[in-house]
Amino acid sequence: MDLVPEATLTINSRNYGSWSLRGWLMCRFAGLDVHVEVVDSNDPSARDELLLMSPSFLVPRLDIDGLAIWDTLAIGEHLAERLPDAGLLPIDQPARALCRSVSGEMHSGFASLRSAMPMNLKARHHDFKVFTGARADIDRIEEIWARCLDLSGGPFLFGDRPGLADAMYAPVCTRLVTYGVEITPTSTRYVDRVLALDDMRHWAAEAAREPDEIVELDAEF
Ligand SMILES: N[C@@H](CCC(=O)N[C@@H](CS)C(=O)NCC(=O)O)C(=O)O
Repeated sequence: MDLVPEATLTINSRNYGSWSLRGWLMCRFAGLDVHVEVVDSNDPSARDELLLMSPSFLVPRLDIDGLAIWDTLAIGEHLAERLPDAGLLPIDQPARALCRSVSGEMHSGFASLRSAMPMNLKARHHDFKVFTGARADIDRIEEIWARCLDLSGGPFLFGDRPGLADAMYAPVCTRLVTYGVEITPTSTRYVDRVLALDDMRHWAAEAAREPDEIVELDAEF
């Protein structure tokens, strides 16, 4: 008998959709059996449907228990409330505050990295020149990872299982590999750990099956 999904997550692309990846990982880390619906936001009828449910017209969007929730951090916060035992947020209050801070920093920051190095799981760029602005973002991210791993003892940012902050930074892990960026041994170990997660492997395998529709990506996705 098929498992009945408890919720639906609307995403755009597995290969290019960094926010979609974050939202999906949050569902997986929360232990939510989510059904995934992929919409092409350039398709006018899909666009109309999205606008009805998600006034900001952004994906990912989680439909759960009659609620429509969009914006990745709102999805993560809702899942943490609904499934508190899954450990999306750390239990300890100072760690929880740090987790929210670094997740918020990813949500609203690192514009240079995001625009210069869009997520593209299938691509590998050799000899990619990381410009100064993006390098500064990467340095700050490495600082965040080192601090969180040091305080929590790892292997994930807030301890022994992946949570909200790991989901937020997962697309950075894939970008560092896509663009062959030099990083510290601590960051390399963390990136390898994230990319080795069954959920990440599963997502990447599905992304590899997506048609190459976008040749040159000039906007943050
Ligand atoms: N801050 C938002 C960002 C979401 C976002 O930018 N989504 C993009 C795709 S990844 C989107 O839906 N853009 C509209 C479009 O595809 O036309 C979040 O956290 O969910």
